[in-house]
Amino acid sequence: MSQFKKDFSKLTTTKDGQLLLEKAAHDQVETVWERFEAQQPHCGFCEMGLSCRICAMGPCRIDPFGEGPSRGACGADADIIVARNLGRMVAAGAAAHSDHGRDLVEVLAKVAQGKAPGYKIGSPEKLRTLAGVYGLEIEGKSDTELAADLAHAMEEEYGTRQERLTMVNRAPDPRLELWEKLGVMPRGVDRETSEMMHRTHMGVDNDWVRLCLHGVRNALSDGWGGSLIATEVSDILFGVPKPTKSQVNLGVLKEDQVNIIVHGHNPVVSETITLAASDPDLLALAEQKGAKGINLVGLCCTGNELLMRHGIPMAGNHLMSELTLVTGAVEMMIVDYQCIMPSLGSVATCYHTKMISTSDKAGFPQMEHREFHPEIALDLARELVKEAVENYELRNPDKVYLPVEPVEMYGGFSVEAILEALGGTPTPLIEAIKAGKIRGAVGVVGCNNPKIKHDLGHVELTKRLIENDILVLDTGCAAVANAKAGLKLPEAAELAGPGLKEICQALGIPPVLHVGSCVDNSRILVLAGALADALGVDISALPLAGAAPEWYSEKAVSIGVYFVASGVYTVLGVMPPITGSMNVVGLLTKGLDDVIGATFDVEPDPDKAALLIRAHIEKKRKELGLDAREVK
Ligand code: BF8
Ligand code: SF4
Repeated sequence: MSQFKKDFSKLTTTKDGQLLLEKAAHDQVETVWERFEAQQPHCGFCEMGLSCRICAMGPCRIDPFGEGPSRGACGADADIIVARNLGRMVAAGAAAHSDHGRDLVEVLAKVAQGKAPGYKIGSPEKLRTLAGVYGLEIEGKSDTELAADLAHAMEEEYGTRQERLTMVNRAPDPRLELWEKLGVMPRGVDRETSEMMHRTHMGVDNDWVRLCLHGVRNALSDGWGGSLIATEVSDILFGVPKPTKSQVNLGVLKEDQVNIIVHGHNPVVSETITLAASDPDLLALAEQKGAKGINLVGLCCTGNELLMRHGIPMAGNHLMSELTLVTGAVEMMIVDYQCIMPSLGSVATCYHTKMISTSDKAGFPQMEHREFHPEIALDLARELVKEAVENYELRNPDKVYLPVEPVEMYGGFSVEAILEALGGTPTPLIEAIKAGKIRGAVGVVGCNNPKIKHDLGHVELTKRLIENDILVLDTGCAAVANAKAGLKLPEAAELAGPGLKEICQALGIPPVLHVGSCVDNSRILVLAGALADALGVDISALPLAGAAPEWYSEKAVSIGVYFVASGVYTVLGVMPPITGSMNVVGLLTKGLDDVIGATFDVEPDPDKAALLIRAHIEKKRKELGLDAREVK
């Protein structure tokens, strides 16, 4: 393997990223950036969405310049091929979030049956709130009885029996009426994904507009269905997040402690690891082995789940995952599923790190598979933590490199916590928006992608927004990027415009609120719905926007589509593979406005993206009869 030599400051804005990339080159560890470069140039047909390998008459591709074929072997043209490919991205993203939600519902059901000893009902209040949403009989029922009924009702949401999801009723009435009128009301969570796979089979739906509209329905089954269920059941089992202090970046790893990283998305595994990591016997064992403690840290969205609820520190976001291992200071990495690079096992072979996979649906090369089930989770968690502690002796101090200090941050801003900070109702936020102190709010969400300098898109866009008195709510890898940049401290209010600064200082909150993991984008939908209801308007009338400056994943496509379908204008920093059909591009960037009251834009430059978002917010303010600033 050749040494990957680069000016690493061109790849990542982060100090820990740059320094660890140098170490990776020295240790001859291949990273995502090196492999990304080896893939250049990307296939132009694939980039434009013009290649199709749906059936065995293909693969087929369409010549965008009109000189080669204009149809695949079956007769599909560019519009059909692009719309089908996009539809399948939505389906994969919706399936990932929703299946994660189903796994949590299964744990809830097992808790009710007394078959999940490591778990309990962490928030009886939220259990009762959700039972109310489902119209369940609450009076006289114990928590476990209610958990059984709720798990059953939620399992039904995945089926095909219903005309509409129950959870969707939390959206404002005008939105529900619009979805009904357009025929995009989501029915069973699984049904919409399954129907998308059916429609995109050769010879089924060859109307690109209808395919795109089914993409809307499929994405809504995620945002107001599977993802919302994942968020709410996580809160029921593990507690509703409250503002919590924590730390972020590779500096959270400790030279003199046993470091365990949990990585992935579903908190089912990592919550029991959290319990085991504070087991007195295991702490005593760590001391015997010469360590000062057991240091549990998170990565990506599993990390966000633990950070939101327990203040567990966060090692980094998506592009940092390999580099966490390059520190040479990790005794064990435990993964569940999603966004876990298949390269991690091979990176770990350069160090002493033990790699453990835990989900029956997610296996990885060079990892040891130790399957978690709720019945045995706590025992297995203890075994794994013990093995990690024992592995501390094998750490080679010469290979350890922890060159940065962690950054302080606050997380834990669930909708409940935001409303509590406001005194219990959305009214103060609405008043601040009406008075123009806060111009509007933006959800900055999504991944890292080596196509964009690491963290630059998130941090620069967020800074431009808060400078202009726009409150930022963030999730996923975007939230980690902003935390590393120091934007999640009350002191960061100094970077905000005068109005937002005043509000943040009065409430003692940062101008950038960490709302959670990627399934927690559903919290942003719920908050947007609450604001719309309080004002008596639809979500599309509010001065809100979404942004995914560095997205890479199919889940992000589903998120973008359900944001727009819920009435939230959304700017992407990376172009999706749709430019092979100007019809599809036109529908997503313009046409949807008439249909659904929101559109997409694509703008990789964060300064320009901020201008687009500010112009949108000021336009919405004007339409609401509020003061509007000119955006230049
Ligand atoms: O669900 S933001 S890279 S870790 S997909 Fe993945 Fe993207 Fe990160 Fe979380 Ni979300
Ligand atoms: Fe080619 Fe049509 Fe088959 Fe796609 S579905 S691979 S365009 S023949």
